[in-house]
Amino acid sequence: MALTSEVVSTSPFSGQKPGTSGLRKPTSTFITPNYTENFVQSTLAAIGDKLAGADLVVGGDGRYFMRQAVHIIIQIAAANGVRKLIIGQNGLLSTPAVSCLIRKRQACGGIILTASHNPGGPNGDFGIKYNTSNGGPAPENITNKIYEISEKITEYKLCRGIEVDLGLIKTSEFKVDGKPFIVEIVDCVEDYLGLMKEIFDFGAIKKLLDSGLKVVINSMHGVMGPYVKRTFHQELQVPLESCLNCDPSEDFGGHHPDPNLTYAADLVELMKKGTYGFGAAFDGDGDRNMLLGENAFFVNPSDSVAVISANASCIPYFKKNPVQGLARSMPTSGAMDRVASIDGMTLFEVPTGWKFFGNLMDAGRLSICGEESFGTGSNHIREKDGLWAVLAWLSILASRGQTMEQVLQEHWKKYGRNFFTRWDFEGVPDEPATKWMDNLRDMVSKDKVKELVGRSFTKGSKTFTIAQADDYRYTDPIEHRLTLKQGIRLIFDDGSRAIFRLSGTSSSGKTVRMYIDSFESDQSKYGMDSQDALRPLVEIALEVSQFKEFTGIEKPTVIT
Ligand code: VG1
Ligand code: CO
Repeated sequence: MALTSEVVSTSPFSGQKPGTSGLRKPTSTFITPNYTENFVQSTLAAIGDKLAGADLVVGGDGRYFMRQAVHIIIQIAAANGVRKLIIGQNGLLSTPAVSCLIRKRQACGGIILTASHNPGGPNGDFGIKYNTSNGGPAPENITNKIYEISEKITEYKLCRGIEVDLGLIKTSEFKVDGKPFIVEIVDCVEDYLGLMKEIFDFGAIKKLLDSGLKVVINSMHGVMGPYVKRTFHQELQVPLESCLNCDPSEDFGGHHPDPNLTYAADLVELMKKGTYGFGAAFDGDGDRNMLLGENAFFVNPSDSVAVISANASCIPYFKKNPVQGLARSMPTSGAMDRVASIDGMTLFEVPTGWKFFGNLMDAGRLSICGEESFGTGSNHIREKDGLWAVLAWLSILASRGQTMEQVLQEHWKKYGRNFFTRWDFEGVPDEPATKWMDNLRDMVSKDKVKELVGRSFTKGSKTFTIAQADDYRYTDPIEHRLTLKQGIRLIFDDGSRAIFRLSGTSSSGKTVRMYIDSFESDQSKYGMDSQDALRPLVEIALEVSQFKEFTGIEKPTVIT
């Protein structure tokens, strides 16, 4: 079919600035005429010369407006000289599957339609994220370029009249402005599942399940439904009734597709009944995971990635690709640092957001990494990968012949335990949140920091003294790019840390995050509840930061 593209005049929308992970805004903003078109055109323009004749992967988490956005991308990509779009059936692709496909097909990049763990629907959020040819989220120099272009955009190119049925696995060819344009609709699970089978020993995992370990997997109505059904039901013969919420829905069944103790509380309740020995939940786009052992034993994500690092030999992939180094985001607990130091591996600390891990992986210096926010992954792709984490843990359980709690107990015995908690205050009004953050920045500024360092706080029998306070900055070890203002850190004399950040993924109002990390080497305390263990530090952190004084808010929305 021969088609001709056209040029449409537009004017810029302010604030099309990607945050921690892509551009996230209320759905109502994205459906504003030209809003999505502008951002897609700006993204393609930022790719520059490499775009002509390039292949791009496109897919999303199934939320409201995703199908329309896919059609917009098809029309704009066709008019901008893209050679081929590889799109998941019905527009669906998990974030890790996009990363996998970009790498496997040697595509120029990919566009992911998701606001991840943010609620969806007409009153929820939508999001668009660009990933580069390594399969990872675009680094800041590229997202800044997209933003700059979006601020000045006056027109976008569009090719109307391209009809593609997203439901049919099929390749269609068009002629746009005399050049071929191909749309390939692919099965959303196949390539990704193939990669998982190369990484893990499915036979060993199946044996573990056959031996009586009952698992329950909750897809939270997000994109993971088809992946879970194929992997766990079809491949590993887990009964269908143990694969929960596997039908992707446009508003995630009205819930937050966020796998944590608050928004996946029903899984916690189910696990408490004792029928299942292993439970997992994913977020909307399938890159996050929450893991629970028998009787709802909670595996803290910071511990999870430390355990996987310490037990990498249980995973066939790491026998072929020996572990090169470990990394965590700055607010993630130091549990991984212990593994790195005791087992003799390099550890990198990077700012929040997966985009900071990619460079290190591409340079062959990083194999396993994670974030406290339920993100775990490795260099098999360039995104965090929820299903990978579940299979990694099942491999460890199969190989060690232990329950999750036993694995953690032994881990703490060998490496010590880092207690960790994150308190989220969601929906804080802009002004007090900004003033509070500005004040913290001021407190750690060159002139004022002297007043903070040396301050002591006595809580019960313990005294904590602030040894260091700063606003975290990061220099990428590969490209030497500097990233500033990544979170206020209070580091105490015993190595404990209190960290304060404003979220870069919330679409309206501010989300304030407070993180507390404290190392404990006294074995008699390993069994403590982390909230009890960290209460003194939480109190100190709230007091020093004057959170309540600035915002009037006393209680967090989510505690992890
Ligand atoms: C949050 C998490 C961060 C994660 C990011 C994207 O960012 O804290 O660790 O990488 O979400 O995750 P922020 O800026 O809100 O703290 V996902 O699964 O939403 O793409
Ligand atoms: Co996500």
